[in-house]
Amino acid sequence: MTYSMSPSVKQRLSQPQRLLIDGHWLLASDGNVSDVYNPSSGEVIASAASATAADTELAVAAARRSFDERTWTGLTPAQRGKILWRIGDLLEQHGDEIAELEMLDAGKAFNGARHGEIPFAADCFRYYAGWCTKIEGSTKDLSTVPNQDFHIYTRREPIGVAALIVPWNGPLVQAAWKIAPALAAGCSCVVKPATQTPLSAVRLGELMIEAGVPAGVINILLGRGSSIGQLLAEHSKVDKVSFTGSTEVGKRIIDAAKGNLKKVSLELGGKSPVIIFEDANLKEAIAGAAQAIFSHAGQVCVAGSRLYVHENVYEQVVQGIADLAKNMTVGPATESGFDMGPLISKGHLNGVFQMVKAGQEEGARVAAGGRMIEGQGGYFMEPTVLADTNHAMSVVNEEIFGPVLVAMRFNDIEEVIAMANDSQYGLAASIWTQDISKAHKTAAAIKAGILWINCHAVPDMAVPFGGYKQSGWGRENGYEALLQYTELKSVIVKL
Ligand code: TAP
Repeated sequence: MTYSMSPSVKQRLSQPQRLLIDGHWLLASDGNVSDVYNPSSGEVIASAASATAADTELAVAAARRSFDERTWTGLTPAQRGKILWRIGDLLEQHGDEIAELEMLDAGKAFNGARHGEIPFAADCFRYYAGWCTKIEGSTKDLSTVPNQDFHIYTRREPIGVAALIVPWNGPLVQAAWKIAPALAAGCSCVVKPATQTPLSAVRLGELMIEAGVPAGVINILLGRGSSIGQLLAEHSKVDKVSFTGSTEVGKRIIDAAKGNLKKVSLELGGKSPVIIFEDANLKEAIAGAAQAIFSHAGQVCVAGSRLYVHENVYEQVVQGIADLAKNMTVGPATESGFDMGPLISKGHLNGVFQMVKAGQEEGARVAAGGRMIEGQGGYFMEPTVLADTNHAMSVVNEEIFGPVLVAMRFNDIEEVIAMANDSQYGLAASIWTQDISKAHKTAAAIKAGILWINCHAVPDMAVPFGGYKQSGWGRENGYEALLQYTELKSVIVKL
């Protein structure tokens, strides 16, 4: 069915997307805007204000003032919890519109966004709404002092002003994963969405204000990461930066944060292994492995992009995934019925294609796909399976962030553990077997922040998520994420 824009979205996109600073929706102070593209068609669909350094100063000052004046922390935890819960309700209420926005600039299928991203983001706010009233310290005893006449306790306090830098591949959910725990902890926030995908963040900002988040507590800066993102990471009045994106930019954030030693959490790249043992339910494993790499065209940080299959079932599994890949339909996210949508930009599509070419030159065999799909206007790549790869190849070592699977064979558990761990990354992995001991032994030995057994990429707000090695610092989701927006204070009282 051909897509026709809803009147509310048409109206919204007829104006430049604005910055939210201290409760006001503003154009950039120099009037600059950048184009927003629909990756399904390659067309410009909107423009967005491109914040300047002066705008960044205003946003940080607003967040700082609101924090120092206790605009948000002066509310009771129960009041803050109700506001967060209301944001979740409003997200559901406006789910059709936000799913349409997510489809338009991020290339998400409407149904996937409406029934996946929207409830997931809403649940994130509801999950952290519950934590607002449960942030507590503890009491202690001095460990070496006899005849104690002391009262000792710890307090969890909000860290202060948090800069939240979000990538393009999950614009709404990644923003929610940062904003909800930061607000629950009592922080004031400056959010910087990716330049390519500002639409859902602006709508979320409106809903947060409608739900009752006070002016200054939530600020949204649209614009280039290399300028305003960098300024936020450097800023002496920002206490914490939480970043999701590439490992390369993550390292720049660490450098930038050095000035005031602000706290840093990083969710970075991945090259996650999918390990299929001989005794796995192969039908499920084949479907699961295909889903793990081709979902959102592989533009998922936990995409299962390295496949390791026991040599006795290697040909069968690779053939099975290749057959699924060949049967997948690829087309605009704005039309229903396609199995896979576009890559985010022409530049990214070219990059993915060049990686595949390099893999072939290095000796990989193309079992499925391998080509760009031209003639539709948007940025499409065939679901691709590269077989007979090895760890000397760039396609095995580097994150491609596209629908490209590299397949390798193994003989035994020790070998596959060594291969899976032979990566600079350590974000996620999945293990497919019916042998419970083998599953847990392998899970314990893999250096990754999240392991799935007989499934892949099952997310949940309660489950901490993040990377070992160069996949990041810290965790998102769960109580653990909340703690990263707090400082811990110990108080020792001589009675
Ligand atoms: P990046 O280029 O790293 O951009 C991420 C965000 O950082 C964007 O908002 C970007 O702004 C901003 N940024 C760019 N340069 C910056 C700088 N010098 N200082 C501060 N901010 C800066 O990544 P991407 O291409 O958007 O996303 C793809 C990568 O993110 C992949 O490697 C993927 O694995 C990773 N990722 C990881 C996860 C998790 S949870 N681990 C989740 C999603 C994505 P602009 O848009 O203006 O450039």
